[in-house]
Amino acid sequence: MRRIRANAIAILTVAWILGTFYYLWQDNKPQTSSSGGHGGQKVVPGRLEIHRDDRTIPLIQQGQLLGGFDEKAYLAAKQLKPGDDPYREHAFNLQESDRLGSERAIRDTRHYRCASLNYDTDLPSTSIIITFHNEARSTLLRTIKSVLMRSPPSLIQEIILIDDFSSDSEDCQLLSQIPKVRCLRNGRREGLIRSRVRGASTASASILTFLDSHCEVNADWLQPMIQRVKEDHTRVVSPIIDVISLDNFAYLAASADLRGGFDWSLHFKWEQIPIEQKMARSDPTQAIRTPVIAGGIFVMDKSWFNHLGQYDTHMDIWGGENFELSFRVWMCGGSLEILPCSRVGHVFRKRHPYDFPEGNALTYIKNTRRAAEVWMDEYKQYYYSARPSAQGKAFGSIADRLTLRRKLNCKPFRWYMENVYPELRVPEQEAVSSVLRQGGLCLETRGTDTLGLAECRGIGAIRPQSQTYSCCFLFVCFSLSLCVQKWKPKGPALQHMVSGLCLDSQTPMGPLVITQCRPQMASQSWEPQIIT
Ligand code: LR7
Ligand code: MN
Repeated sequence: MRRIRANAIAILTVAWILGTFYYLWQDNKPQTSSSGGHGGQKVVPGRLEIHRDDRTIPLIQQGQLLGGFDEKAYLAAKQLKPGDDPYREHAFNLQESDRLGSERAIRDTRHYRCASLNYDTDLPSTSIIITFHNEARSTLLRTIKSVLMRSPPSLIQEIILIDDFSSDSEDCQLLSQIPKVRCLRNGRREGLIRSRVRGASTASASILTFLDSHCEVNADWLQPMIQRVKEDHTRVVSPIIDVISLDNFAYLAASADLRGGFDWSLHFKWEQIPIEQKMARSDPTQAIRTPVIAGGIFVMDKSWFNHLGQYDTHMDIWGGENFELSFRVWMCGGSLEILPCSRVGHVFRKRHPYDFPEGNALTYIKNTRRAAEVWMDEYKQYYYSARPSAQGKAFGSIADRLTLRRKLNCKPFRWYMENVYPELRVPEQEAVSSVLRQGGLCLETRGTDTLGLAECRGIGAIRPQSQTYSCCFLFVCFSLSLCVQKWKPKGPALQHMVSGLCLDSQTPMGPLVITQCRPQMASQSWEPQIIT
């Protein structure tokens, strides 16, 4: 008996070892890009779709890629000290980033049809512009190396780094030993807007490509964007922005069904492509029109950038410039697109790792006020009602920008509302609205991103907008930009579109959760109540 048991254990052990080896081998096996079906998707709440098939893209091995640059010394000079909080300085896990090294294979997250597209052989080259303030060396270097390794060399004219007065000037300086990399250092902190303008003004290529300093570009990321801009220089294009986890630096595919949107407080959010547009999309490689871009990663013709007035250089540090640019591009004769066949990973963070000399809130208000005052015409009143604290705050003179708008003969904001972003409802139209009710209690926001049940008061309550709820629900809110929580009715229940789970109150007054749908349960039953 004991003998039989021992044999059984031995056989099981061998089988387990073989199984493990097979699994690892499968995992490392290079797979052709055409083999990737999209079956078997695992879905994570929010905007992420993780595809099961592990297509990884090999890095182009290029011997002399870095020239005389001593990568080891560069990275070793700035290491996390034992005991230091790995999140403190950069608001992401520095230890993980350092451990990854400067190059790694990442999964090709594009739709499989993208791999068989062809691009012109005579595409123009581009100047890559990366501005940074105290970026971690490992993320910055990975950004640069991913560009050099995953772009056709002929398309990269140069990489212009603008060091926005980082504490250590060597972060940037040393990198200029890499072929094609140039480094400009600001003599004082300027913020990302003026830094980008400085970079753009010294660019020598006819096309500008902007990147954040903590990105990893994916396979063939550049060709689709340059192609679209070459065909029509008034297009401003951006990739799908994949997510690099701030905790473990996993590279996660973002949904291909999103575009950029905002609410009246000028708060950026990802949102689902309107259903009619989605239905009309027969080709998943087609460009997606977007009302606004996220702001950090885009390609634009240099003459068009200059013609349209670059950026509003009176905006400081961070924020708002993406609205200003987006309104300007649409209203002054251009268009904005997201190209699904171009993918770039970005480390999304929950907080700013750097200081704002004038304070974060005041800076955001100044910048968005400037965008609203110059571009939003009579619609700016909705901005002020959504952000009452903006009233009376200083925003400087906008005379130059108004002159620019007149000179370019740009269309009114009403045109933008009607033709580009009709889904953005003006508050009046929602005057008759409803709140969600369960028993005697109403769904209510607590702070900016949590929900709870409370006595029905009608104020601060969640209002359904055309059956989907776009506010940042619940706890899966990594950052403003990841607030994509869409819901649809399932009987009396409210189902989260991405995860398929339902909103549940568990216990009255307790926190809300999302869990398996059981629409017949009282804790998942919500009824709209009309308020005026
Ligand atoms: O004072 C500063 N000087 C800088 O050079 C502050 C920042 N920066 C640099 C910084 O090092 C980084 O490389 O500017 C870049 C952007 O700053 P982040 O990474 O702190 O910004 P973000 O990723 O949180 O914010 C998004 O919105 C910003 C609004 O001003 C910019 O447009 C960012 O470029 C933009 N990032 C993206 O669009 C990437 C996708 C994220 C989303 C949504
Ligand atoms: Mn960023």
